[in-house]
Order: sequence, then structure tokens, then C-alpha cells
Amino acid sequence: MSRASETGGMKVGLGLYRDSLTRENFLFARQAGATHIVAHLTNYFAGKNPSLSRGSDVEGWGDCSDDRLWTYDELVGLVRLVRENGLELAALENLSPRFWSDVLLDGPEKAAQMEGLKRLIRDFGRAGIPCLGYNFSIAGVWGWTKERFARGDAMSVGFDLSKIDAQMPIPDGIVWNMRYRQGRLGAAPIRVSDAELWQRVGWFLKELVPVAEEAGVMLAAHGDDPPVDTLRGTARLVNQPHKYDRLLGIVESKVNGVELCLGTVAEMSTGDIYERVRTLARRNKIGYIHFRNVRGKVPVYYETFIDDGDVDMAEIVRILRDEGYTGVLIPDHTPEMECPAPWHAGKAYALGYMRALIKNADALGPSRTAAADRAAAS
Ligand SMILES: [Mn+2]
Repeated sequence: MSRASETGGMKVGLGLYRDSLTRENFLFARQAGATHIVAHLTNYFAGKNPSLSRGSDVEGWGDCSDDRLWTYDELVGLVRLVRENGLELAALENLSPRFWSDVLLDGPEKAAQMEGLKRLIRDFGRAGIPCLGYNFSIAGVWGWTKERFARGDAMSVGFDLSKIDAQMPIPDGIVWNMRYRQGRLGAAPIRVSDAELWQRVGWFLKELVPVAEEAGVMLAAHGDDPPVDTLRGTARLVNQPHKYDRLLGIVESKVNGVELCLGTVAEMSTGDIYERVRTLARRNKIGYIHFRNVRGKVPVYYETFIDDGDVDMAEIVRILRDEGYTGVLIPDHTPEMECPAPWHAGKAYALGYMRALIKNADALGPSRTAAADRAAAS
């Protein structure tokens, strides 16, 4: 039996942070049945434990003000390193905020930064990296707490809008939860309206998509996590499922796609996650998938083990199979497990569960929502 038929064409991967791109973790990924890696090169945590790190309200996750645009040699080196370890690099996830702070903030360096991004995407193509996962967000991932929310009192991430100061201003020199330059005394707090944010992402896509098309690199947008209306005085972009249509409609291109975070879609206060997954898969708009489960929605939710949340993950896999999705699924953040290797145990649990679902996708039978589709059509 070929690998493709064994897995229905879908592939399982593992996401690794910069400091975690080690030979041991590549072996761990392969042992858990992963064939692909999604790598982060931004050093959010600078030596601190990255696992479910909330960061600081004042300084964010870390300081990226010294980051330099990744070079072609670095990119090609990473592709080779992953390949030498028996895996394939499926995507790089997240730009350093230093690379595009003024694209996000409509600042004076925006045109120069865009030239840098274009160079980077061309180098992705030359190095054989097929996808960039990005998150066009001013406030970034912010406002959750890490507590024993998940099954068996496992440490996980939760969000309760009533318990945070959602309008706490972003300090000057911070964007996307990282410091990209020194703060200036007396600077006005950042405020970004919905119209301004959509105008900015429109400019970003119109500039970068033609370059990405030529380079053969998909630009894959992560939804807003947490998907609230506004956060820290700034609008959120894709915070409802229907807004994916708006984003994808800005530039019609096979490389204008999404980094489909199932957890984030499940957290959104409206919409049907199954219908959304089907639509995006049918249109070939999925760069790769964050396979995560949650209980609750905005304004209150927490992240669960993969088999313990509101979303029927087997149904998601049936839908992806029905729509012929052949891309990569990675675990997203997972609850930590009580043992000397909490991060690895959490990932191993998720990877095993995902492998089982995908390997047995055909035995799972037809999807419920496909049956509804057919009934509606007849
Ligand atoms: Mn995600």
C-alpha cells in the first residue's frame, strides 16, 4: 500500500520553534509518524520556555529589534537540515515583527520593508519552501491565561474576556506582541480601526501576491487568536469565518490562502466550522492546518486535548478527505502532560490521535455534512 493511500493523501507534521529545530526533535517527529516540519525562525522567547508562554503585557513575548531578514543561505540550510533528517519542510510560520512592523502599522518604513518581504518570498521559492504562514495582526495573540483547564487538570490555555483589560494599550515600539524597537516617551497609543486594518492588508496582498505567485509560494493567513472584535485598541482581521472570503477576495490567486487554525475558527462567536473547512478545502485555499480543539467560544473558552473539545475532529478529517485535501496537518498548542517532558508528551498524544484519524479516514464513513449536502442538492 502506498503512503498516499495509507493516509488518504493527508500528511502529518510537527511545528517547531527556532530553538527546537534539533536532531532530537526531528527524530521525535519521525517516531510519532510525522513526515513534515513547519518551522518558526522568529525567536519569540529568547531562551525562555516557549511552551504556552503568555509573555508580558508590557514587553510582549520578547525583543526582535535586532532581527535581520533571513538570508537565502539560511533558508536553504534549513531545508537541507530538515531533509537530511528524513523530513520535509512544509512551511515557515510567522514573520519577525521587525521585518514588517511598518506594514502592519502603516509607518514610514513600510515601502522599504515590503521590498524586504519580496526578496524573502523570492528566496523562499528558490530554496524550495512552499508556504509562509502569517498573522496580519496588530495586537497578536494576547490576553489568555495558562491554567489547569484541560482534562485531568492538564495545563492549557484559556480566555475569558470579562477577566482581562482588553483595551489595555499597546506600548510604543511593540507590535504583534514583540518589541521591534525602543519605545519613545510620550508616544500616542496605537489605535487601528477595522477600515484601516483592511486597507493595510489589501496593500500588503496586492504588493506581495504577484511576487509569491511567480515564486510558487503560498501566503497563508492565520485567523485572529483570540477572535474578539477589538483588542488593545486595535481591530481584528479574520475574527469570524465569513471574513476569510473577504481576505481571499482581495486578490484572486492560488497563492492567496489560509493557515487554517481549527481552534481559532472554533473560538469564533458565529459560523459553522464544518462548512468553513469544506469551503476552504474545496477552493484549494488551505496552505496547512493547525489541528486543535477547544471548549467554548469568545467570550469564554479554553483549549483541550484533541479528543476532548467541542469540535468533532473525525468529521473534520472526513470533510478533508471528501474534498481531496492532500496537505499537512500539525498539532497546534496542546495541553501539557504531567511528566518530565510535558511539551513532547502533549504533542505525541495529538500526533498519534491525528495519525489514527487520517489512516482510518475511509473506515470513518461518509461525513455527516456531505450527506446534508447531497440531500440539499436532490
Ligand atoms: Mn493556530
